[in-house]
Amino acid sequence: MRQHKLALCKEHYLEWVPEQTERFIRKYGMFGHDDKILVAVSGGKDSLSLWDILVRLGYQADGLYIGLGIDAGIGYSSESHRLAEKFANDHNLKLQVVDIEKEYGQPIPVLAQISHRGHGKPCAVCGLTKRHVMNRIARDLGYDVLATGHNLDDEAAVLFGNTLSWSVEYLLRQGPVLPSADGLARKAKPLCRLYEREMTAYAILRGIEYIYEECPFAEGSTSIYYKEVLNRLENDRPGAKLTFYLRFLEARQTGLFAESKEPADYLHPCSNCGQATSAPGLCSFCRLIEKVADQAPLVSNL
Ligand code: Q46
Ligand code: ZN
Repeated sequence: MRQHKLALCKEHYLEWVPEQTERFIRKYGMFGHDDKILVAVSGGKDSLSLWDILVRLGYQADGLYIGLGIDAGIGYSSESHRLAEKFANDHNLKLQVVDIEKEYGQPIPVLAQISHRGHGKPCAVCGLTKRHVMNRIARDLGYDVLATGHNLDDEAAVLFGNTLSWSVEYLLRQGPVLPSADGLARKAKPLCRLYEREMTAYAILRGIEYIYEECPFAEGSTSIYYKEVLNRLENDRPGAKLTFYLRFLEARQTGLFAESKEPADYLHPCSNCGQATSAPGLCSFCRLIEKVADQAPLVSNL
C-alpha cells in the first residue's frame, strides 16, 4: 500500500482491515455494539466484505439484498442474489430480501422505461428505488443504522463530481455518517477510507465468493470515468485520493459550507410513505410508483 508506505503479509492484512474499519467506526461515531445494523449487500466484494468485517468485529449485523431484476444476458441479479444468500448461509447470518418486481409490480429496467418513456439508463430510478427500500426496511424492521459498502474510490469519485459542479447541497450530504432524520435511517459507510484495491485484496484473501461483473448498466458511467481520472492521479501521487477525501471532511467540519442551508431545513415527510423529501407532497419514489400504476395497462407491451 504505497499510500501508507506499508506492506503486510496475508495474516496481518486480514487483521489490519478490520482494525482500520473499527477505528473509522469510532472516529466518526457511526454505531456501537448495542445498535442493530442492516448492511446493504449487493453480492459484490465491498458489501460482502463489510458484512464479514462487522460480524468479525462483533457487531449485530443483518444483511439486506434488493433484487433489482436486472438480467442483461448475464443473469446479473440472480447471480448476485445467489452469492448474497450463500454468504449468509455459510456464516449463519440473517438476510432480508426485497424483490422489486414482487413488491412494486415491475423490475428496475421496466420501472425506468416507464419513468423515462423508454430513454436512457435505469440508474436514476434504480438509485431512487434502492434508497427508498433501504430506508423503509431499516425503519419498518427496527434497525438503528444502515451500513453500505462504499469504499474510498466510490466516495472520492462522488466528491470529484460534486466539486466539479460545486453542488453544495450534495457536498453537504456527503460524509462517513449521515444522522437519522424524520423517516430516514442513520447511514454509515465504514469502508469510506479504504481503497477499492484494498477491499478486493481483503475479499480474495478471506475467500469471499462475490460477483466479479459490475452491473451491466454501470458501463460508460460518469462515476467510472471519474474513478479512472483519480486512479491516474493516484498512480503519480500515491495518497492523492485519500488526501482529497480527508481534506474535504476537514473543510466541511470547519464550516466551509456554513452559510448553506442544512438539509433538515428543507426536508418534509412524504405524504404517502413518510420518508423525507425536498418538495411538499409525494416523494420522488412515490411519484414514480403512482406513474407506474397509471401506466400499468401499457406495461405489458414493453
Ligand atoms: S444504479 Fe445503475 Fe447501479 Fe442500478 S442499474 Fe446497475 S449501475 S445497479 S450501482
Ligand atoms: Zn413517498
